[in-house]
Amino acid sequence: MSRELNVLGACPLDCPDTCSWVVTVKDGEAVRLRGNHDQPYTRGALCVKVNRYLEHTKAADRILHPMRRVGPKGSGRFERITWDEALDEIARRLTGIIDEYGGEAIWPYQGTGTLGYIQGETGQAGRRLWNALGASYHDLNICSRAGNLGLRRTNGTPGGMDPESFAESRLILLWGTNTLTSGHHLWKFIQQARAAGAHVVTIDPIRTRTADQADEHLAIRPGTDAALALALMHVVLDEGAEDRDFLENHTHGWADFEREIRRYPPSVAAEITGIPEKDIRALGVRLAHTRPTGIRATMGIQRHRGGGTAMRTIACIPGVTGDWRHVGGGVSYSTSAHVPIQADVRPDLLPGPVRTLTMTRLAEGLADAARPVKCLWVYAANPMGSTSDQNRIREGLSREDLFTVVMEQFPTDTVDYADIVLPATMQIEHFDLHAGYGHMYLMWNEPAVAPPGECLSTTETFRRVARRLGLTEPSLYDSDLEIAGQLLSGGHPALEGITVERLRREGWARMNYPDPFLPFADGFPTASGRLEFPAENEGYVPPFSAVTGGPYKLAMITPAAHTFLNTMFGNNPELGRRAGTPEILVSGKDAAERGLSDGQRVRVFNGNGEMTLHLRISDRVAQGVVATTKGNWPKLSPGGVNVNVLVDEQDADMGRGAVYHDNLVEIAPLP
Ligand SMILES: Nc1nc2c(c(=O)[nH]1)N[C@H]1C(S)=C(S)[C@@H](COP(=O)(O)OP(=O)(O)OC[C@H]3O[C@@H](n4cnc5c(=O)[nH]c(N)nc54)[C@H](O)[C@@H]3O)O[C@H]1N2
Ligand SMILES: Nc1nc2c(c(=O)[nH]1)N[C@H]1C(S)=C(S)[C@@H](COP(=O)(O)OP(=O)(O)OC[C@H]3O[C@@H](n4cnc5c(=O)[nH]c(N)nc54)[C@H](O)[C@@H]3O)O[C@H]1N2
Ligand code: SF4
Ligand SMILES: [Mo]
Repeated sequence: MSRELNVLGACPLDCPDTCSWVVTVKDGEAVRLRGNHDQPYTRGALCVKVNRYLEHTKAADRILHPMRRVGPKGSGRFERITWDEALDEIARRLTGIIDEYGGEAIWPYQGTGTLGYIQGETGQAGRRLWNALGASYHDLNICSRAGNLGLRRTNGTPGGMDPESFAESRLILLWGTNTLTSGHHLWKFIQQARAAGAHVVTIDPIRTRTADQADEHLAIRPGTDAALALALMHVVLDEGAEDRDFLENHTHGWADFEREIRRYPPSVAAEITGIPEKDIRALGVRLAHTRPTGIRATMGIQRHRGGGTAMRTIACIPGVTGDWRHVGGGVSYSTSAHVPIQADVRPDLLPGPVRTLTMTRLAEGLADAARPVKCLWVYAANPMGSTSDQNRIREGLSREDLFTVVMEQFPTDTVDYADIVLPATMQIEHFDLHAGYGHMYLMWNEPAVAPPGECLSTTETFRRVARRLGLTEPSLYDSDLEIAGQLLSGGHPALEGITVERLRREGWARMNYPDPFLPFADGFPTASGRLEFPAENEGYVPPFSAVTGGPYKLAMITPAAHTFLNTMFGNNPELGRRAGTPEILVSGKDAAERGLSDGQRVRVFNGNGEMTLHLRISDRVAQGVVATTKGNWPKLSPGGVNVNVLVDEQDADMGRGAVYHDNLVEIAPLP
């Protein structure tokens, strides 16, 4: 009888939960995937997407062999070649480009397809090779940068509450976060809090599925959250409920910030946010008198012109209420700053200083004629589906003089523009080390099965490229387990006792932080050692949708789709079926003003481009706001584009963050 084997792994996707999973292997084949019951955050459940991960690894459209382009760029016509042929061509082209233009002409465009420390972006997989070649730096700012920087300004770190401590909160604000879609494991802790009497409020321009489950929903006008935060603090002051002792002993800049708060009474914030004054006041009173208040504010909030400031100002609330004193109080954005793992990418290998190219500015970078990009090397990314200003990206990727290599699992729209395609392993086929950005655990991923076809992991691909280029630097050839050992060897007390051996045996480990965890019990990691308030006039930056004139009147937001993970699973037939026809939600008034009816196919457009969507008249959005989702594959959508054809390549106020939820559009009937 053949034996069944259970292999512990972790979900690699860009999701806060980083689930622990168990793969059952029989006769060398993965036959079952389930959530690990023993892991305290996952507790046995995965999600609607990853329940299909095994099926996805065996999908008919999986890329299994290296390929070379034979048709025009964008046609997706390839011939199968051997790894030897692929590596020869890569070595020849890279050497030519470096000789003529220097290493800086290479753009290693790494995305968030996997968050692994060994294979993925958190460990900057491949960067040692890029340093040895003098390639440009890639600034992976697409997802959370503006919010990270905003929080850093206030708290000195984006790290905050342990999400498990929401179980202790008595007022929970789910602010610009769609918990039940974008990281549903937190819900268990919210339920626990509710059972103990907690009140749950969602603050979101859309009445999401999370809002449906909450006690209260405030339909905020997109990009105006900082004004609401200031008004809530105004009410706290009106109630005399500020924590004087905390303000005096743990914060910096209060006198100035108090003046800023006074500029935003609920009546003013009501004008800006579209939320009735009485609702703002009622929530402010609740906030004033409920300890602990836990605020879960994630990435949705900061995909706006003033996104960094929004997080900075929201983070001031527990400074005024003193909530950081309490387990279950404070703000939770991402826990990644609590993970003291620093990959050694060997900057000393760089031949000299190199420029930085910005992920959110791909179209601009590819159009730069003065310092041209000659090789775009895409891995774990799908810029044709996920990055702003799709039409201009398509133009850039069509450049005949651009040598494009794409390491992929599936034939994405980006793959269609590749000169060389390299087949990539999926998570059950390679080693990796992970941390969650929504919990306090490290996770190990042991390969469960051999890679199908000729798929190679990211690390193995780069080892082979280095060898073909004749590079002799030994660290370019470190094995995955050696890399894992290096990652864990930083000597930080939070990692003490967490070794590769232990992780391989146990699958996961909680980092050594006190449990329960008070992140700022020993002060704030700012210059002053205190929580630092913004100065007067620096508490709120209005969105593009409020400051841009012109013919487009509807503020469009484009958050996470329930059945896709960014563009991943966009090609899965069942998840595609469940997602249904891409829709745009429009209020009844806006539809009527434009003579549009429910279910109709419409043209959605602005200065960047246009697309076709089904119109859904819905009271889930307020007048002036329209909503669709990210994640559809352009080539599987009407007109061959997705919503990023409408998203402008503009910067948020901090870190050049993307502004996916801050674009104006118009809608018209299809001719
Ligand atoms: N199912 C699924 N899960 C995912 C993803 C996915 O694609 N699908 N993506 C993953 C990734 S990469 C990330 S970064 C996270 C992102 O997950 P979230 O942090 O939840 O971010 P978004 O989905 O962009 O937006 C969350 C909510 O913010 C709302 N929102 C938009 N603008 C504003 C605003 O101005 N103010 C307020 N208050 N709310 C606003 C949106 O309507 C949405 O309901 O989720 C991860 N999880
Ligand atoms: N309109 C709109 N657009 C958005 C957003 C939004 O809110 N609205 N959100 C943005 C956010 S938060 C993010 S994080 C970005 C994500 O943008 P990207 O980083 O481009 O992520 P994906 O589109 O999911 O593409 C990841 C690709 O990596 C591949 N992949 C997965 N694992 C591996 C691996 O191990 N090796 C290799 N070689 N490939 C792998 C997958 O098959 C997939 O095609 O999208 C952004 N785009
Ligand atoms: S996408 Fe998120 S919820 Fe789903 S399995 Fe992965 S980590 Fe868990
Ligand atoms: Mo993201």
